[in-house]
Amino acid sequence: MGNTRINLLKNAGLYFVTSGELSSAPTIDVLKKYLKAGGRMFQLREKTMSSSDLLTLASACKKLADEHDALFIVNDDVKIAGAVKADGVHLGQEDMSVQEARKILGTDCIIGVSTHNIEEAILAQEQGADYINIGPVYPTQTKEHTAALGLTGVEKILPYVRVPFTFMGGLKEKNILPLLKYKPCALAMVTEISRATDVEEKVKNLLSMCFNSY
Ligand code: 3NM
Repeated sequence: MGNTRINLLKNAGLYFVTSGELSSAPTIDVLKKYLKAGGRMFQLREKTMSSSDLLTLASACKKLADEHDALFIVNDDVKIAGAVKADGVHLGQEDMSVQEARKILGTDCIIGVSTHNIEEAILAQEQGADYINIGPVYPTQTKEHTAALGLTGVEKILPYVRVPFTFMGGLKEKNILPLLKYKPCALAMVTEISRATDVEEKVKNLLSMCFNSY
């Protein structure tokens, strides 16, 4: 993978994961504010959008990412990630395998995987994931039916992790401090950012917490 991409990944700090349906404003508007406030990594995750609308939005995201030197990851959809030349794709446990995605997107592309336990973390790494997400850390309504790990669960997985990792699930400004000591490459959040009354102020606060504790 290119040095720029890997460096952006390792030093991202914060990772905004979009959701139009859980937003107080259209995704593109929230994203513009996120980038203006200094956010440098984001994932397009729009579960209810048609493929053609998603492609249009992904193209707009790519343009914004380039303008801000930000890392742009597409959730699940390897085809769209390739079509808009995104920096990477994020795969869930139900999606295509890392190897298949790698064949399509090539070695230059970042491939991330959602993991929820030790076995999934080990497998994703063996398959060549560039980063893994560990979660849900705290209870969240954004992803239902997956039990929260809590800090005890997180600590059981971490000894097996040897690639950059992110945390996600119920992360809020008020509960992220205990996670920073584990040195994640970024903290991933949907609703704390998408539903913030003042997105720019929220992102600035989160970034200063993430970076000042590193
Ligand atoms: N994936 P919020 S947790 C989409 O652990 C998602 O794999 C998770 O949303 C995982 O920041 C999660 O609003 C939801 O809690 C994150």
